[in-house]
Amino acid sequence: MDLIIKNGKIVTETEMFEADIAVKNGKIVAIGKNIDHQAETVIDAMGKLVLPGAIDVHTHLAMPFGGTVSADSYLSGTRAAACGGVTTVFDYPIQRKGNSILSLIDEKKAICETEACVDYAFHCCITDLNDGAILAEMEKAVEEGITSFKCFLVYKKEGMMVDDATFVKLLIRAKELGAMINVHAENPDIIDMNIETFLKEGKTSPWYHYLSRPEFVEAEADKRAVHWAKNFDAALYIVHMADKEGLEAAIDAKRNGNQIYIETCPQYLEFTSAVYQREDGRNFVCSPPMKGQESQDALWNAIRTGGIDTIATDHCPFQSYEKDWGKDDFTKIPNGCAGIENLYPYMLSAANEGKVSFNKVVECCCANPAKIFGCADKGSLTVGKDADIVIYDPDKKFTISVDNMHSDYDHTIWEGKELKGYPVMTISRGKLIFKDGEFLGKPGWGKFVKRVTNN
Ligand code: DUC
Ligand code: ZN
Ligand code: ZN
Repeated sequence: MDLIIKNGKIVTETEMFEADIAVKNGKIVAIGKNIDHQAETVIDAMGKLVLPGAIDVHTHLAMPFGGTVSADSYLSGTRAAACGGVTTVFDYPIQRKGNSILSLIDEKKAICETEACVDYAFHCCITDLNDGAILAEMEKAVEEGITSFKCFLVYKKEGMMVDDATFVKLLIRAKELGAMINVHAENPDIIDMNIETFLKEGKTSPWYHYLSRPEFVEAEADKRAVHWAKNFDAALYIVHMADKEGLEAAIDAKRNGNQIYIETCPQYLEFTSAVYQREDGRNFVCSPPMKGQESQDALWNAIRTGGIDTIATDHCPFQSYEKDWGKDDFTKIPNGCAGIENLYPYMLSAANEGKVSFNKVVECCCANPAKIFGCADKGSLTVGKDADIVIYDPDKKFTISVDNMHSDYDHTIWEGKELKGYPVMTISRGKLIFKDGEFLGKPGWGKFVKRVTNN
């Protein structure tokens, strides 16, 4: 054996039990009591939890956005991922209008080949069908293992939005290919109308970022997206769900047998719209914005009751000086916040405090992402799967600070957040890449995850 992890408590999406895990050639080869093979490395996990590595299915690394580029490269973002127990990252490359998505995927793969510190996959964002050429390219993309595509129902002025007809064409095409469409749902016209009014009235603080896109603005687009998916009988994955009304509509559709998946993010579980009243409110500006307490309570409840399928980050950090561009005008604040290194520790701490079960965290952060997005080798501690493993010390106290993160940003919305328990080791395909606060991996270690369709 290459590695044996002994005496730990294994957590799956359904169970928790004491057992050892044996690893060979990057794969889990045995799970059982008192495995007594010889191994090159033996880790004693007494008193620790042994969990699958998390899959962050929503990041924006090195993404041109808001007049700049998001602050984490594929290297620093995946390094931070490793240090937060994330062993697979799904990034969202965005098609430039008129360009091919296949060349975009090639470009991103080439970067990741040398930079990625953990395994990676892509959902490709489509902004333009190029007279149908992209619908044809989607087939090739699926063959290459890109089995999900995203579109934005917002960002009209930014040139990223698709209209409803394009959205429906994508739903239909994805269905033909056994693929899936992911959607960012907010209503662009009402947002732009609100922004115009607020700016005319001199209402320029970050609070008006929230008021320009409050609960009902997201809810309308969530419902519209669900409506089209339902009526064209297509699968739909709603990213970063943040509002109660949209959440309930999506859960209803799911319960009625439609193939709807729902993602939320830790920032919506921890913060409410009250953050936009803070002096540093601009640092929390992301879209959709944090909502009110009622929405937050509904999100937690839906996690506990199975309405929410996945928890991911929407990691898209910007530096303080970039956030400062919007000190006197919220429309100039680049949208996005950090989260890749906080996802798993935050959710596991919530479990440790009794807010949800550890099994539920594994389900939403590991097992469901792997199942929904066709990663056959990932997402659970099972014989035959990749040995992507996190060892978690439930007694370790940790306070998040920009100084103990492993990204390239200079501030974090999570500053000062106290966690109960923290990952102490991350293992990627059998290799130790993080231990006791220190990154031990190397750029280029990460491999492309070629996905398969579920249909
Ligand atoms: N929202 C953000 O806040 N940042 C990146 C893209 C997005 O949709
Ligand atoms: Zn989005
Ligand atoms: Zn996003």
